[in-house]
Amino acid sequence: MTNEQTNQQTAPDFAALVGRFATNDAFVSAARHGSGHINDTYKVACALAGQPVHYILQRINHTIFKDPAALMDNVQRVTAHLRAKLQAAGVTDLNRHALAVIPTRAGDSVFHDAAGQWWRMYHFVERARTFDKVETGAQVFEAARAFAQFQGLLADLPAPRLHDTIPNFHNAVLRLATLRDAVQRDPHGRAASAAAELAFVEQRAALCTRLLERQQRGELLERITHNDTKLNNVMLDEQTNAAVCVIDLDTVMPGLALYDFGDMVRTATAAALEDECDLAKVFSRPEMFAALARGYLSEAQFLTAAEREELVFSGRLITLVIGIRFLTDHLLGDVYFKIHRPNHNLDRCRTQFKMVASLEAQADTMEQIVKECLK
Ligand code: ADP
Ligand code: GN1
Ligand code: MG
Repeated sequence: MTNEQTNQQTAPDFAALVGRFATNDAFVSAARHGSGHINDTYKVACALAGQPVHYILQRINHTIFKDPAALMDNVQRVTAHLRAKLQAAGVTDLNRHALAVIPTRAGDSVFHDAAGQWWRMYHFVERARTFDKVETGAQVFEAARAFAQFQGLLADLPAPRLHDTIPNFHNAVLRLATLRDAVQRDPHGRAASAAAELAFVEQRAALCTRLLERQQRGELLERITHNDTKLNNVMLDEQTNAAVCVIDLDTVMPGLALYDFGDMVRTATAAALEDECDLAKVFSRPEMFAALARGYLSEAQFLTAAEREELVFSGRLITLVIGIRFLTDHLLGDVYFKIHRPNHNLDRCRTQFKMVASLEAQADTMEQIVKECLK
């Protein structure tokens, strides 16, 4: 079944579902929410003594996240740690600044229904919004600062190691191998029409080993990272644009800080949406990169010299890798990312590769910007 088909499944019984969670309010309505590619997300409206209360209800994509219980164990530990640290720092209104899991009536963090689906509920972060495309440098600065702060706050998360919710998530060498395998098998006969994109990847195949080799040599440290720092995974205050809350914690696990920075370069500096068909509109904006670097480096004092050296490269690498993943999914018949039109993943792949070309052309300028920020 493709993700286009899963989108059309009949709606669940939301009143019964929400009733499984330990809240005191009355269910009013539920509607699809957001533009994430992975989970099924709903905004739930309830009422308590006539006052509206909102939640985010999500069906965890358990085809992708094979062990939802382990994933929620990570989320519980991470959210509790963030909350405790924010509280100690004097932050009020904690439900707005760290995701808070609503337990089920049985006391679990996730509800496993009779049909085998996994559901979880969070407090809704009110008076804040996410952006699929950035509008101002101030928004970029705030988003980058928030993800750096997130990494910093998790640096002292007590053992044990977090679960790898998707093993080898950002392993560029394995992502490339998976693409090559998909080309070999070509189950939907789509490889020929993606010849230009495949050539683009092969010309850059050598880039895939660079960070992995530096990590193996002990030059790049494993940290607790978010691993999905696209712009719409951070909520900004709808009035002031101040960062409010980092969301989408499914991939928080051990990783490289550089992958988080790289994915911000990919999404927060892009002049167009991730699936823009007019490639003339797709390029990286240096002024947004400057805001990103300033925002990130204002908080990420923990970075080592080796990490700083690779900041600019990480943007090119992650953008290439995510393009590779969209292309692989296109070849395999759209089984991973939700699609909303034919060839959607191919369109997304093309924007990524256009962004890679733009980042390549601007590499020297970007290095100069990082140097200025580090002075
Ligand atoms: P996916 O993994 O599918 O991307 P996300 O967890 O990112 O799912 O949720 C999708 C969208 O729903 C987000 O981009 C955001 O707009 C919205 N969202 C998620 N969690 C919350 C929350 N707790 N409060 C308000 N909005 C949220
Ligand atoms: C997915 O879940 P969402 O939409 O925030 C994906 C990311 C990709 C991104 C591309 C678990 O992110 O890795 O970079 O789409 N998440 C997962 O837009 O695969
Ligand atoms: Mg998301």
